[in-house]
Amino acid sequence: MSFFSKLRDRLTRSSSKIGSGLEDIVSEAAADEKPASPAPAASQPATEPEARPGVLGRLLGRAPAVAEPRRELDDAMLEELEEMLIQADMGVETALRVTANIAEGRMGRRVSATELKELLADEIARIMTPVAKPLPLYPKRPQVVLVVGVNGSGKTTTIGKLASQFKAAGKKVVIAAGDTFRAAAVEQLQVWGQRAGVPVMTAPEGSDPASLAFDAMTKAEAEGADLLMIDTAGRLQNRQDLMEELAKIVRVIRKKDPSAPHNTLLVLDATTGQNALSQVEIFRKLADVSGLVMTKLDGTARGGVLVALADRFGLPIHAIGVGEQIDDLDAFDARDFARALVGLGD
Ligand SMILES: Nc1nc2c(ncn2[C@@H]2O[C@H](COP(=O)(O)OP(=O)(O)O)[C@@H](O)[C@H]2O)c(=O)[nH]1
Ligand SMILES: [Mg+2]
Repeated sequence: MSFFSKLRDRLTRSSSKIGSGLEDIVSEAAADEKPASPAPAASQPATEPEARPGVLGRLLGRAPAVAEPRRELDDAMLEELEEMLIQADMGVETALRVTANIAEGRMGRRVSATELKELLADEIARIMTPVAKPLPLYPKRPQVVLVVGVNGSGKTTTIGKLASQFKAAGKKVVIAAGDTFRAAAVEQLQVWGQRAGVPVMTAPEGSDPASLAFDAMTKAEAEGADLLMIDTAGRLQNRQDLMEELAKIVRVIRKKDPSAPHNTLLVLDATTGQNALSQVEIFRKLADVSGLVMTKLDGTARGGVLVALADRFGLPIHAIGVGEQIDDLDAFDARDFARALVGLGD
């Protein structure tokens, strides 16, 4: 199955929310616009012929094609559209601007839900195209990728998936299990590492992640690895500790390579909706975030938040996750995402 089909199938909650939202907006009002009911049947000749399908249609036994309902684009409709996009987690500012762009030059025109979906997908793709950038690969060896984000956002899983994919693409990868606070995180990475054939550097629970990062850097250099991916803890409840921990990791790896880390990925969980926006603000203060990965777009009605993120921060979106398996993570494609989000096909 292509990643697009998977994305479309699994984004069903978001897309059905936006897609059916648009259909409702158009069809409810279209129903209201129908002419008032005709005079009572009693006053009409009983022999009044019914509208008949065309001769060819009757021969083929086909029902006459039902045209898609249309509704005149007016202020009331735009307000409903805005409201629906805000409900879909797109954020107020983004929803207002997208709606204004759709309205421009189209006021008073009668539009169908399919036309609206196409217009909306185009607007979303326009916002997201500039940020759709795969993780940049540099000739620098090892390229150090620091992975940050709150607990449960999907850091460890994302590292496992990325490491497997890079390894499959012929890259030499080393993983540092830098979330030394959770033994489970270390085991989880070891499983991914074994599956992919990627070495995982670990340290005892509770030990200093910075010294682990230093050792991992040494190993990655010695082995001529292309990539070193460093997992971290995400204990936001103690922000000062986390900031110091991340700063220390950066400090020690810079002793080996002053240009490291080359990427700092912030992993965000789509199911947190608008909260993802404040996570970006917080983590930009804690670390030099260079790009985003959004996980758990499967089965959430909050996929619209990715549009708000792109619009607000303009940070590159490297990849999106739609499940727990290796191939459930792929580079972010703006057009595919936009079409899947509004419930349109490829
Ligand atoms: N459905 C789904 N689950 C995911 C995805 N990414 C991660 N998870 C799950 O989310 C949970 C937390 O992930 P984990 O990588 O441990 O998060 P961490 O605390 O940031 O390291 C795990 O159960 C993962 O299997 C995704 O794209 N879709
Ligand atoms: Mg983890």
